[in-house]
Amino acid sequence: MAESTYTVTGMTCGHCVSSVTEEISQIGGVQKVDVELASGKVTVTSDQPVTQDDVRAAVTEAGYTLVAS
Ligand code: 9UX
Repeated sequence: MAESTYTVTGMTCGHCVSSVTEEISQIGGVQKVDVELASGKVTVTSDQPVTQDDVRAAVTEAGYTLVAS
């Protein structure tokens, strides 16, 4: 299992959190997504490599922005 963390901006409510969680969950190998609304911190746990580009694409699809970390 690999764990990586990212920062996402633009989320302001629980529905935003759900949208981001659902999109990232669709990336192959992702087992767990934890999104912290207040800080925008997103932790992705996966059993195969997930690239930042994969996560950025999912976050963009959901309508939010992945901040370079
Ligand atoms: Mo409601 Mo969260 O529009 O964007 S889903 S604030």
